[in-house]
Amino acid sequence: NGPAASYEPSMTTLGQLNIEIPGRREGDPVMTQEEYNTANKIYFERCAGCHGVLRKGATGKALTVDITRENGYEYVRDFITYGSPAGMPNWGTSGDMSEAEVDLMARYILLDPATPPEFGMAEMRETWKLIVAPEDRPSKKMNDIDIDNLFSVTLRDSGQIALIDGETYEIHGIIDTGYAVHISRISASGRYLFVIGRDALVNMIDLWMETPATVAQIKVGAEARSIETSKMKGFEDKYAIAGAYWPPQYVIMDGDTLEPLKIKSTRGMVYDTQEYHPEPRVAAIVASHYRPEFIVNVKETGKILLVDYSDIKNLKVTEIEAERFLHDGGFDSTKRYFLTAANARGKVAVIDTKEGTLTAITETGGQTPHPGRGANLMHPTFGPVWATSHLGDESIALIGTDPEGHPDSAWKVVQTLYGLGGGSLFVKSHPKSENLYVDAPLNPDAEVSGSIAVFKTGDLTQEEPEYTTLPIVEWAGIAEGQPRVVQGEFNVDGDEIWFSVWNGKDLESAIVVVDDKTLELKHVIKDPRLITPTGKFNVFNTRQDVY
Ligand code: DHE
Repeated sequence: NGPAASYEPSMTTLGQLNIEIPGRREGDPVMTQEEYNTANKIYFERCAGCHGVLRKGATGKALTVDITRENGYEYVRDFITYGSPAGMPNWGTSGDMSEAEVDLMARYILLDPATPPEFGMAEMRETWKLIVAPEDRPSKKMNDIDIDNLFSVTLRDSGQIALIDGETYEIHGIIDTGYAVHISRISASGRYLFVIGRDALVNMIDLWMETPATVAQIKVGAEARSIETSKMKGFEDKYAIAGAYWPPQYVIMDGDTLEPLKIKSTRGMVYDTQEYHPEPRVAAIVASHYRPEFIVNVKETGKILLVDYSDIKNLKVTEIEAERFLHDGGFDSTKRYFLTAANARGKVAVIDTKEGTLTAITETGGQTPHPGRGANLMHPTFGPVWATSHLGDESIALIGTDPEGHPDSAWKVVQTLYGLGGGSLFVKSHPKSENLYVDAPLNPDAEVSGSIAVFKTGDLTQEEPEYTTLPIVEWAGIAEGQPRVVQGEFNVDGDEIWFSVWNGKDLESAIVVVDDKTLELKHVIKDPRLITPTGKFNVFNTRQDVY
């Protein structure tokens, strides 16, 4: 019952599954199986992220047939074509979908949703590949790479990551990973890099090998976004955990081999209404620094699970009632408190990871908070604060995180800043930096989506602090397309910050390096292999939760 000898993971993304049309009802639009397969592919690749596989709604509205049929074909078609200011993309007028595709999707959405198959232990074991067994791996580091200052860079549309040197900007290697690869996380020792694709394929890469390469692989479902490893003293590199969107579940794996050990479904009741939800997806997962626990955000039920990995045979899970719809988040500067966005409710939930309790739920005052990991700053008036920007507007909320030193402002929005515009995804700072960097990659205006706003902490005493605009796309010297500037990440010394210039798949992209002290351009990394770079994960900062 060991790992499968051969498996072709790229064959089974949700969009590629051949699911039969569910039972017809009178008045259903006519659709051939071929059209239905195409529509499923489009839906799972473009729509399910916001609306859910079963269309129960989360960041996007519910699209169950009681609603879509009430609205009717023409309404749905126009909505898909033109989008809405609330965040629905204008798939038709943007040219992302042809008129025929919009018509197909409008008809498809009037049909009952498809239910993809489950993915349990048997399926996982079938996909599990131990490429290099632990005993066959090097016993010491075999390369001269400065691992702490290595960046794992997501190459989204080529399904790869690039390993880039933080000192020399040299690309040490490009490694094949999952479909539309999403994030990287690092084991507690810093040796193993874990990467997860949207197709739920996990790659475990050994950074000690002469040429870092994948040593184990597994698929944990059909659709996933999150991966993390055990960080607690005594459990370093022992376990990995991956969270899936479909099926809604998480799996704890052996940290050396990715052997799946325990799968837990997240299906169950919504925290407040206590109604059953068939698809509560696993969003961000972080590893506690205070207890042997993974902190698992369950989006649709609004629950934060503290999964105790000290005895996984007798698994203890603490279920904290928080808020819907949990998405992403990170620690405060002490790493004791975990702040996570309940984005569709405009709130941030705060968990005390030392006590294992809910500390606060804070309204951010903006529309759809999207912090990434957030950013920790030393505010001249309010002491330590944590920042989040918003998808739906240009505001940035600073939340007090110092209940001992600044009890009056703890877990409250102490200041609101105004950045370049809506469509922001990530903010970033560093303990050694006095800057807060804010992106706006999803803003429709090319000048805005191609720039970064920088606030100086020293200016936060002003009522409405002004920001400096960094013209990152201009610095990259890329004229073609509408590249979006996304997700800043610091190097290990905290003296420079990298931004991705994320262009179309067939166009030139780049990574722009900015000097944190002078805010001047330091370097542009360009290479034909850098296809659609998005997330960047510095080994040290990711491992130690420095942001
Ligand atoms: Fe992400 C983090 C989900 C689209 C880049 N993204 C996360 C996390 C979740 C998530 C749950 C937190 C993981 C964790 O911490 O364990 N992302 C989703 C989606 O559901 C969504 C909205 C739509 C989808 O269909 O996937 C989505 N994400 C995107 C993108 O389009 C981005 C901008 C580009 C890309 O590469 O796909 C993108 N997401 C990122 C990045 C992080 C991330 C770079 C990690 C940020 C960090 O600093 O740790």
